[in-house]
Amino acid sequence: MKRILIPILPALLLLLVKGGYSQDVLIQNVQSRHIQSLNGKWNYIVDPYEMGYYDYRYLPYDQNPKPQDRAFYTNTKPRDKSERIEYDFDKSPTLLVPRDWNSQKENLFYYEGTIWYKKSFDYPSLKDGNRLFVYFGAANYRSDVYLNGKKLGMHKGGFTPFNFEITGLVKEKDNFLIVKVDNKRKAEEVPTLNTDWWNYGGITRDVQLVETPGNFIRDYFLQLAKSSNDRLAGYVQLDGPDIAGKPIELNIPELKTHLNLTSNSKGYAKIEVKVASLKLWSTDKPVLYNVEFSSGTDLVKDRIGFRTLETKGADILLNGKPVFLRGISIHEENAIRGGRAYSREDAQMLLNWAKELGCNFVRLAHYPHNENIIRLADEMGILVWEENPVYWTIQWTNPETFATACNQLKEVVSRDKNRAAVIIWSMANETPVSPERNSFLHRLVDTARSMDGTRLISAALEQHSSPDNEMMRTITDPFAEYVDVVSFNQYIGWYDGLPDKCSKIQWVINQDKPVIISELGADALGGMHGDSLTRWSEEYQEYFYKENLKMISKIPQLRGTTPWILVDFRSPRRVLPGIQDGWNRKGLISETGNRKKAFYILQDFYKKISLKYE
Ligand code: GCB
Repeated sequence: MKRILIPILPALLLLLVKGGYSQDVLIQNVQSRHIQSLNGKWNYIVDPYEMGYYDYRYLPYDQNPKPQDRAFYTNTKPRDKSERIEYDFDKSPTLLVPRDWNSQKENLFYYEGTIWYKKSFDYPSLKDGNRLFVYFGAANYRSDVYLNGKKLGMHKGGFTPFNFEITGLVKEKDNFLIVKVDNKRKAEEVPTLNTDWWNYGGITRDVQLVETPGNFIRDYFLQLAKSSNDRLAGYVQLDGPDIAGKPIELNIPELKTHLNLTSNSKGYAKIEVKVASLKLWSTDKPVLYNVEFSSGTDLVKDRIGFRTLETKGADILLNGKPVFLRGISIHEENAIRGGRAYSREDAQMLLNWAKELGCNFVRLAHYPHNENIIRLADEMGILVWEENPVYWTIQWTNPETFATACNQLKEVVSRDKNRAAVIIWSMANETPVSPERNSFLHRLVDTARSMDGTRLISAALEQHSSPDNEMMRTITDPFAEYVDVVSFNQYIGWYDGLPDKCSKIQWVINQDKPVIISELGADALGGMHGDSLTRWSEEYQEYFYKENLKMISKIPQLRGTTPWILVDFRSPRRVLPGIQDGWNRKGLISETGNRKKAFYILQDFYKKISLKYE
């Protein structure tokens, strides 16, 4: 008999701490654990009326203590001729996991609602005393997860991982894992109703079973201490019934670093260690060290880079040297195949294009992207901006909305805090200034800083004209005082006049902080040609880039830019026939992979900048 090893009281406390979110604390670095993949074909049932979830009085079956055969998560089969069961997963078609549903089935292209997924599996080999978890890389947006008819919990947020312990529930044979995934947009959610991207639904990232010892290393954090280039700092967190006063070892063989720690009564151990001859991670030489954490029978291996990062006036200093962030914004989409990007190959394609453009930086907009692209950026030496999906106008005064936004932020920080490539946590994009919004964002910043004091905080803000001079542009948003890097989006020459307007604009930015222009861009249909004032032509976009790059170069504090955007991406807001056809056309690369003329303008600009910053 396998027992649930998490004692009930701590589990309940955990529930309270997480404000009603029932998923367990995230497991760090799942890839290096003992895993069994649940990727592949899953049976699915489309359920727009959610009749597998609610009874005819619209009460959720999973809140009714009596057995509910009609609830889809019970996976019930008729036991005799008198029984009428109106669903059957095993006769239902299949979808691939990981992948969104919209790009897999023509009739699900525009679907927003509930789809039930089912995967059957055996797990004959769970060692006595070991624990088992099910880990989801992401599912958009709300997931209700059930194993063998029992609810494991619910998770909200389409772009961050979550896991549940299944130690006491899993059987050796014939387990069925059922997930109700609902991607309906809602005013109170994060993101909210209105976005300029496709609301891809489904289990979009890997699903894995993760086996650990009874007491195991749940989490760890290891980076250079702030402003130090030879002192590593962080922590290890154990989990299990017997985690107090336990020995923990940290090994970095190439640095000849071997540290013996002891956990405190909560299973936590602080790390602080001086290292000699550290090779710093940089964009030219992205050195990653083999790092091993062990405790009892658990051993977790990672590859971690170490670099310093700070700002000084308007400069961003990477390993003490000023850097210019030659960036590009990216959506998590593989336009060529269609659908959400999820794999290492997808990440490779996107980052190769960014490299070809001359980038040392990417803005992963407008939500946390999959772990593959973060890990690949770490290997390729590409700096990363990660973003919380607080976009446009969400419900600033709704405590549930804040809890959801904050939870997503915590999950991405938790997942990626060991990646040297990640340098900026971005709180939000183009949010309207108000006292409620300011307080909402301040609380997010405080959360991010309390979890990770080593990275820079920013948000894509908006710029405004000065009241008496339309051509004078400033950043008046009070949130600019709260961030480390002042970033803002601007579309002078596209939404705001024609490209020649750029030469008339005067930037008056009063903050003595680094400035990143987090968006600039114009639409061009790949292959459409005209003169430089023909809207939607490659020539217009080319002209726009020339004028914009000249204009932003005059901003004294400019230390980076992430133009909008690397590749055309799908957006239901973009309906112009023959031009947009459901695509935002601001890509420098078309949806078929062709570089547009403006690609080469930005490439040239970055070549010149990199010479200046050598
Ligand atoms: C913006 C938004 C971005 C849009 C872009 C556009 O300011 O931040 O999500 O896609 O403009 O193309 O209008």
